[in-house]
Amino acid sequence: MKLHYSPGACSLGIHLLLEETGAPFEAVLTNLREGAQFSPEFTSLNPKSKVPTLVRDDGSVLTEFTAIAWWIAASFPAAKLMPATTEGVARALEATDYAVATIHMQGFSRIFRPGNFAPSEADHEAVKARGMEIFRKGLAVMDKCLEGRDHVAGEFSFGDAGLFYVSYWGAARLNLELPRNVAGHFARMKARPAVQRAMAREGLA
Ligand SMILES: N[C@@H](CCC(=O)N[C@@H](CS)C(=O)NCC(=O)O)C(=O)O
Repeated sequence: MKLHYSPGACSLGIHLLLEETGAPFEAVLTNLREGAQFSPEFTSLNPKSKVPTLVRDDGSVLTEFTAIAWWIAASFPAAKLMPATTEGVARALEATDYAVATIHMQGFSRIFRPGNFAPSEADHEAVKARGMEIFRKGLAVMDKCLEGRDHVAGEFSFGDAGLFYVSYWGAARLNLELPRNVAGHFARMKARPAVQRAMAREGLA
C-alpha cells in the first residue's frame, strides 16, 4: 500500500491507522503547500487533489477519510480497529463523519481557507470567526460524547483517528485549550506507539 500524505494534514489520521495494522506500507509525501496535489502525477491517481489518498496492493485507489479508515479496520481484523458490535461501528462512523465533515470541513477550513467561503477579503475575518465557533462547538460535542469513556466507541477503534487529527489541529495550530475529555483522549492517543511513529515520520512534535 501507498499512503499519500502531507505533514500534519488530515491524512495523519489514516497514517496512524496504517501504523496500527503493522502491515507494510509506503508513506508518500505529497506536499500541499507546494501544490503537489495538483500535479498531473497526483491527479491521475486522485482527481479530487486531496490527501489522504490510499493506493492499495492491487493498484486500486481509495479516497475520503471515512471510507479509508473503515476499509483499513475491515481489512486488518488482527489490529482490532473495528468495534465488535454494530452499535460500536455506528458510533465510530458517527464520530469520524462529525470530525471530518463538520469540525474539519466546516470549522477548520473556514479558519485556514476563508477565501473558499467568501470571495471578498472584507468578509474573511467574519468567516474565520464563524469557523472558530464551529470548531469549538465540535470539540465541545465530542467532549460530551467522551463522558465516561476513553474512546469514541468505548474501546480504541478506527473512529478515534478523526478526533485525533482535529484535536492535533486545535492544540498545535490554533493553540486552543482542549476540553477535558478531548484532552484526555488526545493524550491517550499520543501515548500509542503507532501514533508516535506516524507523527515522527511526519516531523510533528
Ligand atoms: N473529503 C476529503 C477531504 C480531505 C481534505 O480536505 N484534505 C486536505 C488536507 S487536510 C487536502 O488535501 N487539501 C488540499 C487542497 O484542498 O488543495 C476526505 O474526507 O478525505
